[in-house]
Amino acid sequence: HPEWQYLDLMRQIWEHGSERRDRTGVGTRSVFGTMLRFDLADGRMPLLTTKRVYWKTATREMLWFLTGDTNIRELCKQNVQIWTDWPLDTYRRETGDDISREDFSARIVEDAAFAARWGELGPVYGKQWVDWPTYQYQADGSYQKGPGINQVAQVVESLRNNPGSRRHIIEGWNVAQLDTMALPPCHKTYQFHVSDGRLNGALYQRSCDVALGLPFNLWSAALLQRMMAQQTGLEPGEFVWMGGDTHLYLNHTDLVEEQLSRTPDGEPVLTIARKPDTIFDYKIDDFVVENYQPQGALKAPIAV
Ligand code: DHF
Ligand code: TMP
Repeated sequence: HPEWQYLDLMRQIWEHGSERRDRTGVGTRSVFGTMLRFDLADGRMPLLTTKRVYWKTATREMLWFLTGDTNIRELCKQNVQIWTDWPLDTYRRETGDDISREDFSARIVEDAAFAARWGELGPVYGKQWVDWPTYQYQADGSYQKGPGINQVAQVVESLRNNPGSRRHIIEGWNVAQLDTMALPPCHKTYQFHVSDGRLNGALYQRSCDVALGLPFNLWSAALLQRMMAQQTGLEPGEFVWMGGDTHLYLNHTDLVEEQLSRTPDGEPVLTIARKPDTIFDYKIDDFVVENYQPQGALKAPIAV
């Protein structure tokens, strides 16, 4: 079963990773330079069965990236709270207001001005993917803002017009803007590749929270690959995930021990119910997952 790759990685890190202090102060066990491979033929997806993965939440996040939005308001409106903790942390620190996450999210939804002030993550994924900023330099050395670059649309075009290219890349790591992002991109580089009528995809993730982030990241990257394949008339091929600092947080002991005691079972299948006009027109109800009977959800605290 392909999921053993995930469990083996988890066990390897837990048993042999080097312990290090990290930015969050929680501490991790970590290994550097890792790879997982999944065949996406016949609708198969890297959706973990050894715990419930909220694939609709991850899908809503992906659709939000594709709109270019970087404010959590549209996520909160859909009760997607996976990005709420970071603006909440900033808000609490800067105002001293010890508001609950629930109340903060509700306020973001109700109050547009509050959302504009406190819900912004900075120029993260969505912005870089569909509106990477450019600058036009003038003869006197000053510059004006140029038109943004839509990397996602460009890759769809290059896959259609120049499938043999080795440059089908979507990059999130905008060096000039890292310091204005709530978090510098973790899933930073996507590459696509056409061979024998199949669309392969790779994701390079510089930093990976194996227990909480990776299950979402695997699903989302494979989902993007499926949308790309549908839009370009290619069959889904292989998905290759590569990790830089691949870690488990030390406060995830209970989750890790429980998950490592479980055995993968079943092969979930994703169907895309219709073919939207462009890669930017997918809706949540276009995605249908069948044969997904995961074992119980596993909760763990997220390091902010
Ligand atoms: N920071 C850290 N330390 N780890 C992350 O994985 C992470 N991921 C981010 C932002 N910052 C991060 C964005 N993605 C969850 C999953 C993905 C995600 C953020 C959070 C998460 O909390 N998952 C839980 C609950 C899911 C839910 O309630 O919908 C899970 O059990 O999967
Ligand atoms: P860092 O910026 O110090 O590397 O912290 C980011 C943390 O968030 C790290 O534990 C990796 C994790 N992460 C994921 O695993 N996947 C994601 O998609 C995101 C946004 C973060």
